[in-house]
Amino acid sequence: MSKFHSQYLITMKDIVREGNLILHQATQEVRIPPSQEDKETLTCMLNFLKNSQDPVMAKKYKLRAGVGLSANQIGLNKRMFAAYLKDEKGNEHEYTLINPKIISHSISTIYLPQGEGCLSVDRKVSGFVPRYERIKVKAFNLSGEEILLKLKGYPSIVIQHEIDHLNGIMFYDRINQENPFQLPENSKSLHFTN
Ligand code: K2U
Ligand code: NI
Repeated sequence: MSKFHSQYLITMKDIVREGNLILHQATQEVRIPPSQEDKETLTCMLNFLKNSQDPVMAKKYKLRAGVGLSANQIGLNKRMFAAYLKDEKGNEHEYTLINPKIISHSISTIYLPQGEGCLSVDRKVSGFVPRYERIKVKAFNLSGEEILLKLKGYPSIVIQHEIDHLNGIMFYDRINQENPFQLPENSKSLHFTN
C-alpha cells in the first residue's frame, strides 16, 4: 500500500519541487475502475487542499494554501488530480478527476492579472498565463464513471493548471519569455482572488 492512505496527512515535505523530472514529463493513465489505493490517494490529495485552506490546520502543519494538486506533485506517476476552490460567485467546487482530457475549448482566453503560483515552485515568477476561457473536460470520477465537465472562468483556470501538471507543463512554460505581460489579442483579465 502507498503511504497516501485515507488517514495520511500530506504536508509540504511530500510535495515535489520543480526540477524533479516527474513534474516535467507526462503522467501514466490510471486503470479504470480505480483501485482502492488510487481512490484513497486522491481523497488524501483533496484533504490536503481542504487543510491548506483551513487557517488552524494550515498554521499547525505549515501548509501553503492550494486550490489544486496533481498526483505527480506528490511524486506519483498517475494521471489524476484534486481541486478545491471557490468560484467568482463564491460557490465551492470539489474535483477528484482521473484521466482528464480537454475535449474542446473556447478561442477566447483569460488570465489572472496577478499571475499564477505553484505549490511546486518556491519562487515568484511574474507574467500573464493565458488560459482558455471555457473548456469541456472528459474524465472519470472516483466511482470509475465517465463524466463531462463544462468549465469557465476561475474553475477553468485551475483545472487547466492541473491538467498541465499531468502533461509535464508548468505555468511559467506559458508565459511569453520576451514580454511576460504580452497577451494574445481577445484575452480578458479575470479579476478574482480566491
Ligand atoms: O497545482 C498547484 O501547484 C496548485 C496551485 C494551483 C493554481 C495556481 C494558480 C492559478 C490556478 C491554480 C496553487 O493553488 S497556487 C496557490 C494558490 C492558492 C490559492 C489561490 C490561488 C493560488
Ligand atoms: Ni502547480
